[in-house]
Amino acid sequence: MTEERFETRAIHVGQEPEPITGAVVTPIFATSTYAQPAPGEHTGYEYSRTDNPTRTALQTALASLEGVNPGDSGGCIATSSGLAATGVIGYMLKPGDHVVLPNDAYGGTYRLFAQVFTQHGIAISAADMTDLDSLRAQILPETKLVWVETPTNPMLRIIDIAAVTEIGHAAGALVCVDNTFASPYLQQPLSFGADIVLHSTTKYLGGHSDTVGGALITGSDELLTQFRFLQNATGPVPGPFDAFLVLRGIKTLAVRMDRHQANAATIARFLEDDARVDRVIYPGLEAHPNHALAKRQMLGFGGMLSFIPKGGIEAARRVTSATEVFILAESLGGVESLIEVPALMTHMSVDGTDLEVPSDLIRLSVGIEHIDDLITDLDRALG
Ligand code: P1T
Repeated sequence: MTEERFETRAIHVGQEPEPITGAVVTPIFATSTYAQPAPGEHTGYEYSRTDNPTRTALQTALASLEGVNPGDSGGCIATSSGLAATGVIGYMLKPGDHVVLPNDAYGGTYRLFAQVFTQHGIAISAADMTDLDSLRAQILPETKLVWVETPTNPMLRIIDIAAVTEIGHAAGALVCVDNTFASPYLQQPLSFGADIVLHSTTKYLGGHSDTVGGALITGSDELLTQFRFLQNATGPVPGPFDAFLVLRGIKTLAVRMDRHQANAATIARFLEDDARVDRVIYPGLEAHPNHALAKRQMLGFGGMLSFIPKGGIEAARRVTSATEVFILAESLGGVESLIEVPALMTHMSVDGTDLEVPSDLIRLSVGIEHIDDLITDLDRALG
């Protein structure tokens, strides 16, 4: 099955029919513990913080989507949220270590590094990673980790994973790529040399805004062993029902992403031609400064789009309160379209930092509804 294409692996890898009953769908193993025939003798499962069969199925499937198939070195841990996955990486760092972050990233990621990890002796700095010299300038002898997010949240900058990895590795640092916005359907960072891929599975992988989860994937057995040890030692595991929901979500990832990005591209062109809009940011537009890189690095441009309406923050407040199909809410990657003002919602914690976002920026997570209804809704809300 590992030779098959992405869409087939998403439905089958790690998800073979259950051996006892033949159930075609991976069961939700709602159990905390497992009977042992003799002390210390078990079938591979002893306690559900350590391992659970529904979680194992999800981990096997997610690893495969990032190019790590059964039998390959490395693998995946599924975690209780995207930030829990970031937390596991944090546990790998030691006092005195330094981390370089992009100067645009999910606000919660920055908050975890800047307000929690720094309390434990970790130093951080931010670089505009679309400019490799800006990244080089931030590298120190103590740099142990280069954190990449691409496309970035919410400015949708595209970072060259291969180039950043080369710089990080030359400095002896690990490179972790948050692949949440692209999803593995559109971008596979390990294939560009990155050491670790992080996902908030809350988003496109789950796909239905009904669960919170995360994952780390690596091609290295050594890193996987560390992840598994740290997860078991510290406890951020998803329950089996959440693992089931993500597993169900990824079966339809490819078809959903095709529609997400077709709708986003149409909306981008609509907004680009609209006099009520100042600026549209979508990697699929030729005018996007990193368009050529996005074309090279990604299989498509994704379903996220940001724009600045004319009229400043007041216009941003008015438009986001006026849509009816687009729901005003945080998060992204679900089948339903969402709209938000990052400066007032998802990115409040970056206010006054190197990661500050324009106060009048509107972010859209374009869903899979009928495109005509989405355009009508935005047209009406722009007033
Ligand atoms: O919410 P959680 O599952 O913990 O994932 C955190 C996270 C990590 N990485 C990226 C790129 C993200 O966008 C997120 C979460 N983001 C939102 C909730 C949001 O609305 O942007």
